[in-house]
Amino acid sequence: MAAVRSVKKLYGIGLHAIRQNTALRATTLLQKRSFRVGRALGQQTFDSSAEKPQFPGASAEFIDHLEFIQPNVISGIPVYRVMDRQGQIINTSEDPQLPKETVLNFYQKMTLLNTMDRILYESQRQGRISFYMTNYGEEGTHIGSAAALDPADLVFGQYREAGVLMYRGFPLDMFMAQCYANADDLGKGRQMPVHYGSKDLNFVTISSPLATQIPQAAGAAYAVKRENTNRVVICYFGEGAASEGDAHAGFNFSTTLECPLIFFCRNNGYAISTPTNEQYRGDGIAARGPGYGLMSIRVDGNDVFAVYNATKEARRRAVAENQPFLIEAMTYRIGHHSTSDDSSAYRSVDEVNYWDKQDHPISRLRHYMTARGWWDEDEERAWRKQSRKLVMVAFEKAEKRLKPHPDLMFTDVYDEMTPQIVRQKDAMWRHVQQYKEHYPLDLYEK
Ligand SMILES: Cc1ncc(C[n+]2csc(CCOP(=O)(O)OP(=O)(O)O)c2C)c(N)n1
Repeated sequence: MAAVRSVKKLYGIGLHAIRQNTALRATTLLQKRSFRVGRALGQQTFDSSAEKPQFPGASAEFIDHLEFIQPNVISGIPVYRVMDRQGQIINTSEDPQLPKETVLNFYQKMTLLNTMDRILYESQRQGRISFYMTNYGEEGTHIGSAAALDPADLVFGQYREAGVLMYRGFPLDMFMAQCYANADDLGKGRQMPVHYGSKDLNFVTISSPLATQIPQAAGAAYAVKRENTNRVVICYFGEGAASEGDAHAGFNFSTTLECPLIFFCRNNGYAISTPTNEQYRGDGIAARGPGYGLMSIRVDGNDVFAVYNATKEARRRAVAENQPFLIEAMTYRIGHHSTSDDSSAYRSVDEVNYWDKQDHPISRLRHYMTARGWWDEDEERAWRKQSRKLVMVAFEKAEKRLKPHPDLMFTDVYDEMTPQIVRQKDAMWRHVQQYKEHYPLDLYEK
């Protein structure tokens, strides 16, 4: 409960500070104004402080001198954490006190994700798949948030949230089938790798154009609210995507329509090669929350328990109060942006090494487990071996599996194929027949 209280306190910090500041300034200014007006009118007294602004778009007092709001009024938003970098609980009342099995599951999912990333990244380098994006360094944001949700809650991801799907039970075989675009892929091989989706697991299929998921999530959350089923929607995005106009639309709709929605920003320092100091000039993404009337918090994204506590409390309140929350999880993208990127062109090895070696969500959780006697070197070695094997088995299976029937490229856009689509399909088959030698049809389902 204390954990919950403290998170609540943090949610209020930005707004509270602004309110205090504004109220203080308004009082002094009103005093000054009465005095000046009194002087100008001789002995006549005219207390203009009685006048109240009537504008429908703001609730505030008049002031009588020109003053711009300093951006730093809402800066320095604190970073909520539960564990320090050595995995020690800082304030015991904040420890979510999760059972051993739950914590081991967190750790195993975070490391399995790591292993899957390594194998799929290498697969792309070897030309076996066309593209890949790793999740290195952001494992704590995925697992901590996923664990705090109900399985029925609807997830809108950006593309770097594979751990959320893994936590929900998406099997390795399915991850591999999607990346290999084989006949087992739920998306029938039509999407680029990492564009996962699962109706059963309430995970909306990823789409590449940045931030499209944000207003979609607001709409879905509005629908969820109308259903009255105590579900929430969670919407993940990067700090780069938050610069898109769609982010504004989503934030504003969600507050005005009072939607049970958690905006989860993974602030990992870079949007491909654009560092945060070129992305925005305010205090990150959390600082934008009060401007939209959004309850907001900043958390240490490398602390899986901090992410868990904040998401759990945001979820509880989003359902109870029908209002959206913004969580800005501070983290670091250790890998390249994608296999199309070489990050050594815009950041130093030392910078990356710091996060990889000294402030990593996996090692932090491991320290926590080791200190409790829940994990040791032998278990680590055995699990590394076992998890690698699990990934390799799935990988080999996916690689051998046939590709989906080529006709499936043309189905599902419309209920029935339109004449134009039928013409395109026929043209494709004529082309394939003509250049048979370039199209190994035996690798495709008949
Ligand atoms: C509308 C649009 N513009 C540009 C791109 C190209 N693009 C893909 S990812 C990306 C960076 C996004 O960064 P961020 O949101 O911080 O997420 P991260 O990759 O760091 O997880 C860009 C510019 C795109 N996919 N869509």
